[in-house]
Amino acid sequence: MGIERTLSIIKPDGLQKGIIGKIISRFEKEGLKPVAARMAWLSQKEAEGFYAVHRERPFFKDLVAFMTSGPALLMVLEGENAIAKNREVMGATDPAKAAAGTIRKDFATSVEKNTVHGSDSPETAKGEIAYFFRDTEIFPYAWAR
Ligand code: IDP
Ligand code: MG
Repeated sequence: MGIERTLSIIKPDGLQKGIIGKIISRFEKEGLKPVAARMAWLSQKEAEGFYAVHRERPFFKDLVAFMTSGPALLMVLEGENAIAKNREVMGATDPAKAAAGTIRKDFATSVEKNTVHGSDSPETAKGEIAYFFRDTEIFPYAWAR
């Protein structure tokens, strides 16, 4: 526990719906501060590499097509227990199974077009943050304290 960082992505459906402000507001309310952010339209290679752990799954091809269908907002969130906290605020992968008040319950379209990504462990968070951000692009809130 303690202060952690996690990778968050607002997926193309979130941008298409025009709800990035609403989503970031939920993160901030829960103590998850964006310390890095960049919009990116992922290439097929970038999306395949990012989701490589799922490459044998039946939904992999569709997932890559969806993630490359438009721009996404890549962010690093920092806060107390950020990895689990973000997963809690996101809700379950399938919006039909997500708890009330979660981002996926309120905004997601389907188990695939589920609006947000969040790292699922300290190891994946480290790898996923490094996949998209250099250290010099991350601005922790130390300057504000
Ligand atoms: P997570 O995003 O909640 O960690 P994962 O199991 O890691 O869920 O799956 C990665 C992404 O792949 C999901 O967020 C979703 O976009 C997509 N996905 C997962 N399971 C399915 C499925 O059964 N059908 C279609 N897409 C899926
Ligand atoms: Mg996952």
